Amino acid sequence: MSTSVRLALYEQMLRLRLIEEAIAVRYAEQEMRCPTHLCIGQEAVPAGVSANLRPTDLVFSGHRSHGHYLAKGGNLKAMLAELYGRATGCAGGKGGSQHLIDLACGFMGSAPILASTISVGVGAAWAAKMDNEDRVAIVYFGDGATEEGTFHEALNFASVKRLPVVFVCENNLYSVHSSLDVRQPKRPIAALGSAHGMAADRGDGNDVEFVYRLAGEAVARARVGEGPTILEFETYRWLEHCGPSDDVGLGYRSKEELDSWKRRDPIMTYRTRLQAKGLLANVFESALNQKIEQEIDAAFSFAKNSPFPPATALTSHIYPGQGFVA
Ligand SMILES: Cc1ncc(C[n+]2csc(CCOP(=O)(O)OP(=O)(O)O)c2C)c(N)n1
Ligand SMILES: [Mg+2]
Repeated sequence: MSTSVRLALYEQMLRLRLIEEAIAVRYAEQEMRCPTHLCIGQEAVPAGVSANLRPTDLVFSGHRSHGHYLAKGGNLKAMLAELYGRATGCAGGKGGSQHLIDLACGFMGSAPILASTISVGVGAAWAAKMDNEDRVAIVYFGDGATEEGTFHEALNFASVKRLPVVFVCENNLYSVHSSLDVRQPKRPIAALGSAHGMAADRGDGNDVEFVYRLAGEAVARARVGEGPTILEFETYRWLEHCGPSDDVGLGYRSKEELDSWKRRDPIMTYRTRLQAKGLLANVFESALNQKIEQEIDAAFSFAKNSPFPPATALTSHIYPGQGFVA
């Protein structure tokens, strides 16, 4: 793997972390009023997957989608403006954190209804195949979404049509406060993909080079017409299910468990590896941090200084119905 790819993986993870930490800090100001699911701790998956994608590839996601949007090239200013409910937001300020979209870079949308975008992503892959377009669709979802029926319908269809789609499961061991152990029998989630007849692989979702390699193989198969793949990456969310706080006090997971995953921090472990290879000079790191901080400050200023949508926007982009003017 080239040094430039390694440094790009590191930069992307660090950028996602610093952006999400800034959101967590500012969330307390009560100006971002939408439910917000942070992906701190899980950055290696979007960074490793997206580094294999082209602008023409299409990405779909769910409620925890900041990393997926940003790593695909989604506009940070438009994302933060969306969190602040502003007209300049990527969904016009009407969707919030769980409804991100940036068609210019191929981020086709996130939606909080669990598993709802899995079948839409399969549809996009089917369209690409029918139109002979050289595109791959990526669908991200959590372990909880695999308990929805549409997940299986979508996998079956993708498999029978040999569609160019990669299903990326971020298995963070919990669906809200329910542990995977009490929800599913002991077997890899990736095995559900095998049962539907597709290539399947799984492993450490906190090792960005591993994620990059597995996703690269899956995307390459999809590009040459070898059909879909499911990838299951084990990872862990550090903060509460929804919101900026620590939640070990709730009792559904232990501090020991959280601490053991923090020791496997995808960013710090990778930083140590890059340092051992002599690839992370101090000047490079400080310049990188400065560049990211500047990007974040500019995006927050943009968001906070943007106007709210006008009242007339309330009735646009919806199906006309009783009481609404189209
Ligand atoms: C169809 C549906 N049922 C329930 C919910 C409520 N809900 C929101 S997030 C969530 C947990 C999702 O867990 P997982 O898919 O593992 O993603 P994670 O939050 O762990 O990233 C649930 C049950 C929902 N949004 N949609
Ligand atoms: Mg989960």
